[in-house]
Amino acid sequence: ERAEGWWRDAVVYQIYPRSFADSNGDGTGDLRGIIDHLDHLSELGVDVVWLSPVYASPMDDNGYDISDYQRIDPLFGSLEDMDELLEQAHARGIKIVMDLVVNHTSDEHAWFEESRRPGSAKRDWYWWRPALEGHEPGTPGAEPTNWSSFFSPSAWQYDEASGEYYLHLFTRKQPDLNWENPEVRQAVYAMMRWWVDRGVDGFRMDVINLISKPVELRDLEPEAGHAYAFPGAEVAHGPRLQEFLREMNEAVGLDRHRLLTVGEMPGSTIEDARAITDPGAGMLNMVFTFEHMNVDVGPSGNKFDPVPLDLVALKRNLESWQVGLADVGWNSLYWDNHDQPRAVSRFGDDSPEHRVASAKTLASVLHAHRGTPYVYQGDELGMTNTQFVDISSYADVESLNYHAQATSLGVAAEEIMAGLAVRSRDNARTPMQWDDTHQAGFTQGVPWLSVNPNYVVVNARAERQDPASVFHHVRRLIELRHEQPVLAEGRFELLLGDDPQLWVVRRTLGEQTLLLVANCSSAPATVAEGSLPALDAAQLLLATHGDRRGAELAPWESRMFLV
Ligand code: TEU
Repeated sequence: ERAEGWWRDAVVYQIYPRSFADSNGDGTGDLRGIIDHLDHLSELGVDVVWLSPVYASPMDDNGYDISDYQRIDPLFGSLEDMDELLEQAHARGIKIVMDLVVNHTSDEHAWFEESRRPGSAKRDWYWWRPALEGHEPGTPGAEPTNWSSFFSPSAWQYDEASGEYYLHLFTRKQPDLNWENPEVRQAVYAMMRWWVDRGVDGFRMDVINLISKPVELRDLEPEAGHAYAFPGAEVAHGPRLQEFLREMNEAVGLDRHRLLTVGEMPGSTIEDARAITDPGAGMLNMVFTFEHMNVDVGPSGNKFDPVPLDLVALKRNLESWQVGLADVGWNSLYWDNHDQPRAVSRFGDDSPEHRVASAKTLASVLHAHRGTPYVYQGDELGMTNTQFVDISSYADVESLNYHAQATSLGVAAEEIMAGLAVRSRDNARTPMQWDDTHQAGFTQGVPWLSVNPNYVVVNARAERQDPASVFHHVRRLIELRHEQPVLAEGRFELLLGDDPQLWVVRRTLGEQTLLLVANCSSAPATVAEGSLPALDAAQLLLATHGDRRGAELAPWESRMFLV
């Protein structure tokens, strides 16, 4: 194993368990369903699986609200199933990374239930504050600060029994833990060690850059016309974040055990990421940035009100992270996950004409960057956004809260539904499409979220049998990463950076040069004469339209060469 970290030439596959495979017909995916489909992952060739949360949970936010970190929710199975998954995955050479949600717990966690009792030993484990002076507790405007949450107008929930408020940056069923209290930190580390002892290979850390809040919580300036202000910048990358991460690494032995660690960090900058992923700093291997997820969000900041994608801005943004982490730190590479629209629908073209080529080309572009690529379940098939037309089809708490809030503010129904259609998190959460039988082979029962009707065409069985499928293209990209050190380690350069259609990447390692020429548009594109190195003698590694070397590229055509 290489000293710099085994995860540098690895590919991670994200499983959203409730939507992956249902083994018992209750309509929700489960651990047994994952075990039954491990061959799909072996064939694809991934090195690591990141499991979204499977812990005991009231499921207010699909398991990102955890009531017991050391139990598996019965919806998903049992600890025995988890042990078997670890064993069977390991037998295939696949590592398992757990989701770690410790910025907050569920309000049904025993810690919070105890904390809720005024004067209890755990009162200080969460952020309790009295009402604003001079205000009637529990009335609008009496909240301790004017902060809004990610998913609701106020980040404070009034608790009748104790007459105080608690802080929740997400739903009111997700109270924030107080990391200032050393007992909280030790309890989290002990829980992590328990999972490491059970055999897990790493952690994806949910909103981990929010754990250190300023001790003094203060009012912020709301935007014009708004009563509440979003405290993103106030709580992200707080004063003690790096201290806590180093302490966690040491206490759990994250580096000692050579675990994979990736921190989800909305709002983090290149400088933050550089500091945190510096291998000498004893914190994390890599972080998930959100900057490229915001390129198509307009100035309003409302993700449900997107603007058209500016390809040059997207290219330049990824380039800046490549350059920023070239000598220190490491990138994670992703187009989507369980919180984002489907990549092919957002950055590609999901029309029947261009879906396959654009899904392949987007995959090639991602994998041609330097860092660890993440493949979200279904992306290897080119799965697309949902086609929901009625609010009753949606399940996600963010979508439902947004719908209720926007409706009460008088936003037109069509406008709200149009926003949800392109941005709802449910777009990525429809069941995995295994074959063209009943419910796409996902369940024998009624799925918790409707299957996308395009499963008759877009499904794993059909694609595994078709050498020209998205599946085999992604499989080959993963194979190439393992075969060609230049893909994992090569120096990155963006060529023709200002071209509005072409995405051209050059990677170099010693004598080896890899060149990707990709047309990221639904129109033909031309490479200007002399603008790229000669490719006559180059070896074609992977292409969407066969071995073509001329200046003309078809819509979404891409070619990857070894020069
Ligand atoms: O997400 C945190 C986050 O900042 C966003 O991804 C957010 O959910 C979304 O973009 C809002 O538009 C993590 C989890 O990935 C997400 O599923 C959870 O809901 C959230 O934390 C709370 O645990």
